[in-house]
Amino acid sequence: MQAPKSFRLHIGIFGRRNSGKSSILNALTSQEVSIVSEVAGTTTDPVEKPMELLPLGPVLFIDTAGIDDTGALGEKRVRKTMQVFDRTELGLIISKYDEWGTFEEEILKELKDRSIPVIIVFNKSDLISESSCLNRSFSAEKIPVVETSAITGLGILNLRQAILDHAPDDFINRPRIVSDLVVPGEMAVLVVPIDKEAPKGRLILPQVQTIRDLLDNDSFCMVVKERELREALKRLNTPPKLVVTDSQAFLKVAADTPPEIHLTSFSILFARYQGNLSEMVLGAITIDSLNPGDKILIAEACSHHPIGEDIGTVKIPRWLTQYVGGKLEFVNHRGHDFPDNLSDFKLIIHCGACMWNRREMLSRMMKARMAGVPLTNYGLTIAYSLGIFERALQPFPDALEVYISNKP
Ligand SMILES: Nc1nc2c(ncn2[C@@H]2O[C@H](COP(=O)(O)OP(=O)(O)OP(=O)(O)O)[C@@H](O)[C@H]2O)c(=O)[nH]1
Ligand code: SF4
Ligand SMILES: [Mg+2]
Repeated sequence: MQAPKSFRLHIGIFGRRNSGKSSILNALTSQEVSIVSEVAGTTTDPVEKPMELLPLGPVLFIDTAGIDDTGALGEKRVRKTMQVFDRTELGLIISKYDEWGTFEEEILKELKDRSIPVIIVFNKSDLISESSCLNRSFSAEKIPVVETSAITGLGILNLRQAILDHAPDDFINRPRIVSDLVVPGEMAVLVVPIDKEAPKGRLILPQVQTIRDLLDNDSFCMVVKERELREALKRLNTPPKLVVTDSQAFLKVAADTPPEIHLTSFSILFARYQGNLSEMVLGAITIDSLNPGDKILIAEACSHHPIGEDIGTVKIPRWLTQYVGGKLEFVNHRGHDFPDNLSDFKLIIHCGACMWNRREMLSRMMKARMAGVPLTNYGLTIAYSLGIFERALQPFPDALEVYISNKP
């Protein structure tokens, strides 16, 4: 299932001919989507490239033609590029490091007048030795500046991070936890174990937020403990659209839920809601390449976990050790800071980050990506090591496809 065009963040790429717009786009996508040529003005029509820019999500890059041109062909090109401003939600201005001038200022003004967030990219930095040749400071206006080389790849990850940092809030903050999967009039059954780790007299935040999302959506919602699930399903005269369980009860709930009913966990819903499910699926797949002795980082967003104190310290280490068939080295970490030595780890396993905003979790995923370490989350790890990964991904066709085309 493709995300509709309107759900994609539209990123317009502007700049003079030959500044490297198409090359930057190619470096970002690692695919040859636009023709790169030494002849100025190759790109005449804006080229649209929809893609999944991990960890951010679905974006549409609009690669414009250089518009510093005159003459008949040039005018047509300018007009087409001007139209791109109308659908741009985040603008990149690509300039060769020493070429910034009136032309770029005009694009900047156009974007600012329209209140479109903008990132300035000084490209071809491989051609200069000193770190910066900028003839103008943008810090007073708080405009982000990234130096790149589309040829060496330098700064491309920083550009990704800048795109993530400056994407508009309403794109970053997904409105839905589960209600896109369970439409009005359909039912979700939520399985909430009440064991000694459950907080006294209440439910935990991800459960409450999921219930609220269903109610706001005019969907039905039934909440049961894992022991009552089988009987509850029997009493319904229409099967529910989805069963959502606490990941710790995955095995029992999978056994008690008929295979034709979709099943997932709260934690996997939050991988999608707070992070990026496809990227975390890729992270989980690397569990198969773990070897005894490997170092694993288990990270929790809160400095104090309100429940299940032992999921990260006892249960996940136990399940993973069994899966890998040898001793692994686990490091548990809590709070907002990530350890400095990220690249020492073979895998990062994160909590659902229910207390954070999504941008913070995505930034953390970006840090992991920059360190070259795969990242996944609790629910996905549990599903993977218990052998029910594919089933837990059934409600998410995109993520399932990522799994099927990348599984070992
Ligand atoms: N050294 C160096 N060359 C680069 C870099 N980026 C692009 N180039 C080269 O600059 C030339 C133009 O690159 P393009 O990506 O086609 O530039 P463009 O901005 O898309 O050009 P138009 O589509 O004509 O407006 C090509 O020869 C690229 O190989 C870079 O970072 N460093
Ligand atoms: S933010 Fe993480 S550690 Fe804190 S309650 Fe949510 S899932 Fe647990
Ligand atoms: Mg081009």
